[in-house]
Amino acid sequence: QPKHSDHLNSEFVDYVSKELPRDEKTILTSIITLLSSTFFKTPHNTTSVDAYNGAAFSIRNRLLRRLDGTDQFFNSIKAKRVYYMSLEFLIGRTFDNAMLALGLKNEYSNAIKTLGYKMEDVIDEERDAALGNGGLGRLAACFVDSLACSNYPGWGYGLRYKYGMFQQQIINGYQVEAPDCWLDNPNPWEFPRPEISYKVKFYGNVAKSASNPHGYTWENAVEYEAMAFDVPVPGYGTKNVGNIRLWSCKTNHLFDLNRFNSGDYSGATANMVAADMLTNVLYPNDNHNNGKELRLKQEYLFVSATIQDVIARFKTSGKAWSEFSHMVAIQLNDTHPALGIAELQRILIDDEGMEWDQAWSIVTKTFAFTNHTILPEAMEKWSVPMLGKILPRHLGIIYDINLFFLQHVEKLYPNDRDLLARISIIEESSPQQARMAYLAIVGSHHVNGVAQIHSDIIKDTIFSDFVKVYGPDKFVNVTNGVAPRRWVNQCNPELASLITEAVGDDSWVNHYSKSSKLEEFVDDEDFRRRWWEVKQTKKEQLARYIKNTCGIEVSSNALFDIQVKRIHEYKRQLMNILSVIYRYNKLKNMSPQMRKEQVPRVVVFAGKAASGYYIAKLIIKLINSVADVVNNDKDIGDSLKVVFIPDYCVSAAEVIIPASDISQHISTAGTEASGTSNMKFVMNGGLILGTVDGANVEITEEVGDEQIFMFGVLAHEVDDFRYNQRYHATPPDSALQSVFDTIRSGLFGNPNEFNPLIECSHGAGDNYLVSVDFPSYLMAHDAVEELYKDNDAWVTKSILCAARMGKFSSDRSIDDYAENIWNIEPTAADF
Ligand code: C3B
Repeated sequence: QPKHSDHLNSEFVDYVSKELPRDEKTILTSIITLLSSTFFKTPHNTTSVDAYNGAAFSIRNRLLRRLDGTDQFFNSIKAKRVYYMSLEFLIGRTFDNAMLALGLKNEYSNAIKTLGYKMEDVIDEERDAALGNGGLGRLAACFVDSLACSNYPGWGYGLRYKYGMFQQQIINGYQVEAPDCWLDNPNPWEFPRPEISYKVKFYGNVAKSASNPHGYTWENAVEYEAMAFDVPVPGYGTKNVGNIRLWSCKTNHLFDLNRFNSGDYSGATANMVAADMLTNVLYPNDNHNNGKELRLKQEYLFVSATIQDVIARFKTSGKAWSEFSHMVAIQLNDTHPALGIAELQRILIDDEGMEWDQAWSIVTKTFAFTNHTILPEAMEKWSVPMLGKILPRHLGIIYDINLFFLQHVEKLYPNDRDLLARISIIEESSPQQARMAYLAIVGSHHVNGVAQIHSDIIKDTIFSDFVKVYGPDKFVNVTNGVAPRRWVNQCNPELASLITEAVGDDSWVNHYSKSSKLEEFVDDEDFRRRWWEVKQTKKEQLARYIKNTCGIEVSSNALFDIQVKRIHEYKRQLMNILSVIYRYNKLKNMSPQMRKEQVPRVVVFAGKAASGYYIAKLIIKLINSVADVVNNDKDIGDSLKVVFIPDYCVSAAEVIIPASDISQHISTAGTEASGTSNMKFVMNGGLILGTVDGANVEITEEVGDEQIFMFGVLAHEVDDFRYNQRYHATPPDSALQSVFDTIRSGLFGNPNEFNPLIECSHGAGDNYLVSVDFPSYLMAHDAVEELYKDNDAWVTKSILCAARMGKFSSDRSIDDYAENIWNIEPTAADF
């Protein structure tokens, strides 16, 4: 470790502490310098990918200077840090976001133009960083954006997967997965830090330490090494730059020369391959846990490197251990990093020589835990034998945590054996399982849900025993939010300039509640016309995107009805496509004249299914089969089009979301913890068709229930239907029955293939109450159509809703966490 900058050349110090000039000439020169040196390009062989690389690396250099300045600044004021630990960061693209954040988009666009390229094309050269599945990963990305923009001393920690979320192709209507080789191209948005790496152990056995009276030693372990890559997070309109530190497993030193020399070539690399596997690929499961050994190892590699790094960073403050929780807050994004609790406890006892109680008090003052789902199949549990094999010391620590916890419960509720069995971190199944959510609760000072209804539900259901033990105050709500930078300003510049006009300046981008000013323009004819024109423009852009990706022509005069999210039974894309079949039948039975009088509709789907999720993949096939029939039916023409856009990802969402007239968020009540795209759609002037679930409930509270199309049973009614035999015996209503008949007729291909989908939409197989909600769903669709015919009324609702979304900025979520959970303060970096 170099001591300090005193021995460094003063020119060096000067150079890094000065901001680079912001003029076009400087920018152009920096791009050309990079192209000709780093990328070895000449004017003859430069392409638009190169233009992207040159510009992106040039921007990165600006970010890195600020990243270091920010970190030094927070060191100098000894700020308490927050670390957001997440196995997923669904970042998407960074280039456009970075230019906007630094206020240099015009300058870069002109430089790119001088080089002979168009900015839109250059932006499209960037590959998404898709290190996440869906909502949970995208939330983490919005949160680090907000931390940076609101000047908080906060970083994200995650894994640098070599392969991110798979690329989805649609072949003959079926999903086919292809690997996401996102690191094939140079990645401007990461900076390798070989000097920051940590050893991480697996397997082996534990023995009582000879020198440490409280501790154990971990012997005969296999040792891997995790190395840091820093991903700078640009703050909009502030010098503050945040960071996501991603770990990658180092492998080169594991090459076995002895085996190589004896001719065992594959044996020589066996250890390298095994190590490489650890950070090779993101598990493509959203809301689903399958208990795989490799996943456990990924989680532990992540957790161990992160906790070691957090401790190393803390130690540079020179403060005593008693100050740790005053200097560090750690947020666990779901249970995926929950082993961090056992890891910190282990390090404090085994390496730092602390007693159990002192260590445990530090641990529980440091961690907080966010729960994102109540779906039973998503709950992480690890088989105890597997834990014991891979992490023997941690299993011991978890047993002890559990023992002390159960003793505490026993004192509070003597002789309640059922309670002890229910609440134990170790489930007495065969084999035994460690329940990670319970470990996370016991090891944290706060537990939060992600929308009010969800936070209430977890207290009443899956965590109710813990509320009895800890009292209600440990359990809080922090409603999710989304970053207005990406989800309005960047993806919809046309709308952004209208908001800027209404507000008077662009301060709404970091203070989103100011968008309420829009409400004052709701009766302004000229403003209303331009509002509508923006929507039309975004619909035309999406229509072009659909033409390019699917080859389908859609009319931008139609109502754009969009459902984009992971494909899951609980999200009920199935109910949507069944209603499309119903609509198609209805149109078929009309006279051509009557058909013309209907509101034409484009129904858009997009989303990935986990590769092992059979029913979800079958739903994709049904959607595509229906689309084939409907889109090629001459009688139907533009009255109805059905589109499945392949490979839904962040950059696709940025095109799709601004173009909705209506978007669907129709999960079975009580199953969608929050949802976040619902917020994005409304901010972009789209209306919502939804169930009384997740953040839909709070969106309704904010915009007013007359603005939104809600339907379906309520969360507290769901179990009645789910488990009611009498209900299972009731046949589906005639509308749904007619849809089943159409499928069974073979119109969409082999009807047997789709039988499983019919089976899970009625009777005992209808776990997500498709048949229960279907009639009210159809009525809600009718109401949407009625309103769409009244353009004035529609535009009014669109403006009012967008104006009332201030609460759903992730800046507000982060302020809530900072105040109620982390106890940290923002400070604008001064360097
Ligand atoms: C998701 C939930 O399904 C969404 O309702 C929620 O909005 C987001 O998290 C963010 O809170 N979620 C997910 O994407 N993956 C999981 N494993 C669990 C929840």
